[in-house]
Amino acid sequence: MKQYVFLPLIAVLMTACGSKPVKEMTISEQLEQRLQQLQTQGYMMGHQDDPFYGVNWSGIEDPSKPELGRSDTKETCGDYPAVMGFDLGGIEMGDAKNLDSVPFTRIHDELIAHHERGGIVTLSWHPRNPLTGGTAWDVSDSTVVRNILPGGSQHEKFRQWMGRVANFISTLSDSKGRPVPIIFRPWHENNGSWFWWGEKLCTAKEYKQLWNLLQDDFRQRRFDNLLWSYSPNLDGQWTEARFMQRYPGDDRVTLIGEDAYQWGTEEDFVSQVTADLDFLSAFAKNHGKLIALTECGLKNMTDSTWYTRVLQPVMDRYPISYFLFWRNSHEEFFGPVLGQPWADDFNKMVSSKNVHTLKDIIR
Ligand code: BMA
Repeated sequence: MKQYVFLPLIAVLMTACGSKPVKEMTISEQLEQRLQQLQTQGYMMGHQDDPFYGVNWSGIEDPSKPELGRSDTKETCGDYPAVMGFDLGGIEMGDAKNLDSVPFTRIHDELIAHHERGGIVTLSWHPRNPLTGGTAWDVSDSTVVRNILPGGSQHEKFRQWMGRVANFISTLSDSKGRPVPIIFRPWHENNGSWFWWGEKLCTAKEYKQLWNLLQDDFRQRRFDNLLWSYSPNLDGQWTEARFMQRYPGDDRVTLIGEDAYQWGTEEDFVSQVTADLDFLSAFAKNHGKLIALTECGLKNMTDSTWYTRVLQPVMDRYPISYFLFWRNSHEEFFGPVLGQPWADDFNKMVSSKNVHTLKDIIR
């Protein structure tokens, strides 16, 4: 009863004093604010699939040995990454495990656990090809996006897929029942043409319609914990006009990232990522957005000083929020591994004042 009298009274008083009652921030707005604050002190280190497996261990092969608490990052530097990335590929099919054999129950638990220890979490999604039944990398048909859009032959199926993703996201709440804030990063690397939503596989208009279809569906479901991240791939030649072609829009994106791997020479990588971060940091400043290296790395760490010699000097020059090394599996690895030649270099990098692991962001 007290509440009913009290709250309108405050509202009346505030209005009388000329100020409106402050609207409570959504969970994603709170995450945005936290990222903005953290960014003023440096940038965060992230790792994909960090708690599930490493180069020399697996916590997902034998369900009786989940290897809880393990992390190549923690074993190398004594701390968890500040950011952990997880992938939803396969959830759209109703699968129990994702495309890298990680049970969704583990993704659920580890994502919440990382949030509860104060970390930041990000979700990507490599959905299968709804038209051909192939993987996300099946680019044999260039009408997939068109067929997903309203009126297309795969539209109803895709609605069901979105529903399955949404159902999973709706289970991601902390112990107090509050939805976990998540950097959500769909339809990535879209300036390349290796995913069915890539540049040569759909028009710019179709790409934006695809983005909106998913985002509008999730907005209708009233998720307020998703911070939307747009992350094309390393490009080296962005212009405002070309970038804008597929950019979903300021009202639809909070963080602009890019996936930046060194596949060729060090010189090419540094010049491309520098050009891109010049562009992205200026764009982000003008549009009020955060920036990040949403995926990055040197496959199989063929250079043991790459972190501090190649990557870190570039990142130090830009106001990035975080960088995320892709996964450490026995097939491919990008992050630190205890005892391996690049472990010392990793420790040197994360001991820099401006490079943050988990303990640095929860102090
Ligand atoms: C790719 C590779 C694949 C993996 C996929 C999703 O970059 O690592 O092996 O299945 O990401 O994690």
